[in-house]
Amino acid sequence: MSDLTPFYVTTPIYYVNDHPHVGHAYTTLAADTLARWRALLGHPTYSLTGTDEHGQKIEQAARRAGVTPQEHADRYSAPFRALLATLGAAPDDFIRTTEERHKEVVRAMWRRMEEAGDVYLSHYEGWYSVSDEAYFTEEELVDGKAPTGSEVTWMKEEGYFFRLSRYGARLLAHIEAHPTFIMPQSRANEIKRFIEQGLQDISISRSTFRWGIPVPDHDPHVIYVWVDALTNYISALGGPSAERYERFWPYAWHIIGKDILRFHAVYWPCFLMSAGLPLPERIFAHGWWTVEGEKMSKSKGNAVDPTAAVAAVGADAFRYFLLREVAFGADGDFSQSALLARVNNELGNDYGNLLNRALNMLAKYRGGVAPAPARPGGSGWGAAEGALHDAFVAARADLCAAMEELRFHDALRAIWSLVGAGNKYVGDSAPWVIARRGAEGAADLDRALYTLCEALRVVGVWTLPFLPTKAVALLDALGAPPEARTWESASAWGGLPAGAQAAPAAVLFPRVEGPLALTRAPAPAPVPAPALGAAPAAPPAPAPKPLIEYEDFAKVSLRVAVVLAAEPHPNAERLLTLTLDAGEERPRTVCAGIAAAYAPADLVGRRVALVSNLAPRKLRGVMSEGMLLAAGEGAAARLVEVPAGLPAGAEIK
Ligand code: ME8
Repeated sequence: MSDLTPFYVTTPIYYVNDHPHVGHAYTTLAADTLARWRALLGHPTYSLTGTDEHGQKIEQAARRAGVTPQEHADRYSAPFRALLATLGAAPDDFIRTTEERHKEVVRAMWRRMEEAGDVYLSHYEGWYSVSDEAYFTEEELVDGKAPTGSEVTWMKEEGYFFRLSRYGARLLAHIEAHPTFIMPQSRANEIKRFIEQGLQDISISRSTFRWGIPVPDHDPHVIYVWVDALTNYISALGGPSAERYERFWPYAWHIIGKDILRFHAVYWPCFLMSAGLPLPERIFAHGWWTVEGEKMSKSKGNAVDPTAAVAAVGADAFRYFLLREVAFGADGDFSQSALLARVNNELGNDYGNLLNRALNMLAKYRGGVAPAPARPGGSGWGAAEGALHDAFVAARADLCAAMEELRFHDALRAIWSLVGAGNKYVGDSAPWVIARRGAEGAADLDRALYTLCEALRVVGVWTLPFLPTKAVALLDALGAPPEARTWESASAWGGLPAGAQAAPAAVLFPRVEGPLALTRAPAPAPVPAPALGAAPAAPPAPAPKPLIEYEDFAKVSLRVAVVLAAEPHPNAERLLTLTLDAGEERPRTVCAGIAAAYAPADLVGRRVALVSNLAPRKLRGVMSEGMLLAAGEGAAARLVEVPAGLPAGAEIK
């Protein structure tokens, strides 16, 4: 096990009232990059994202759509989860606040705060904004609206309060003692000023709506959505005293947008102090994206759809642009021209060219086989090699310093300084000139080719967190073995082993021409539930199922099977009875609900995926010994088919 400190990185959990857009993708990709970076360094790493599903605005949105709040949450959470694969982000967990594992920890958190004497019943009056889920004082209103521009109504309710006022001095002292607790520094200053003005107790329950976690023993109050939501950061670890919590808390870095800084940098630490739990290590508030100079808004329909952006330029290029274009912490503008310029110049030309030139020359002069390592000070090591190596040493230091402070754009700039030095080295060393010297220049040519390939390898390793797919493609093309892909190996010069065999590489970043279609088509309103007797609406997106452990999955035995015979089921119109060769002594009989989709004769000879260890079950009088994998319903059902070449009985895993 690594002796480096554990590392835990989180994104906000996103509200299930919107489709994911570039802003959400930004935070998710930044957190994913950080997790990959720390994992590359060797830290035990855990990363989390998810959806925030309770509260009045979700309840209202569900009512408008004519569905239950849970159905609404299921529909809107699924796209956030699906987006992860599209983006190439791979968090360890995706938490939903409607999951029982979360609710349990929220209740425990409430009890801890109550036991600390920090929760009391009182009355509250004020201007309430449903959209912000917050009260505002008369003085805070701007032209009769919340400071965010949302509508407010005068509300009076009995509710539970949290003694935030008790924790101001302690929190201030913590911030002073931990200069990187809130970053960037300007945000820490903003929070300090806010605390210095004096913290007021806050209302932490609501009784005017139902969609939330009931206050323990005090139903009909529900727990304020921010107490609920913030607790996700520990509920996903199993809550205090769980093994994962013990391992990863408090090594947490919360990556958030600046809009929710106060909740994270004031409320959350105070809740934790009250509950007797340690504070996270860092809260980093990044800036705000506009699109072509304008604020993103539903009415304008100008939000950049991350799925469209990935379709246009690829996931790695999209990530690169977001992290390179603006300093993390500053606001930024998403413009097509800037996106195309970065993708075509920095990725296509600079990064792609380094790969192509190195591998083309290696192929031409050495059959794609890496020569023996050329190391600093070795025979023939000259000024050109020295300059490239100096660039490597400087870039490495800059990269590490930048990543420690979440200066992603500087980290990329540092890596690209080595890319630039590598490209320059091609001209300085001019392998094609050395090659003309024939056998006499062989050692010099070896050195030049090795040096170039080594720079390429280091660039490949360093970009693993930023271009997770393309960096692997680069290292594959170079033929770098696993031990030459580690952070350690890329920290010293000479890690590419002699004899590594390069393979011709596809163009990593093909040129992209505009204009690109990056916004989503105007969203159809979520499908309302059909009135009784009405025609059924389109089926809702399936509710995501909770994560399972590998051990659960491993219990399922999936096998290739070949359909030997198929006939209508004697007693059920919907079913076909299939005889399958699953590589066993005798054929199996399986009943499948695909009669509306397939004629029996069409199935004979097909190779299908069989769940082979499902307990046999009698279906309308026929014993069915397993189940076939399929998608879709009724006439639209389609069997999952297995490519030819895999024998009956082969395990699918
Ligand atoms: O606030 N630019 O959820 P949310 C950059 N559920 N980032 C942006 C952005 C933009 N234009 N728009 C959104 C919530 N974001 C709560 C959080 S956490 C315990 C609860 C990103 O769906 C940014 O990370 O409104 C911001 O903080 C987050 O989305 C807000 O997501």
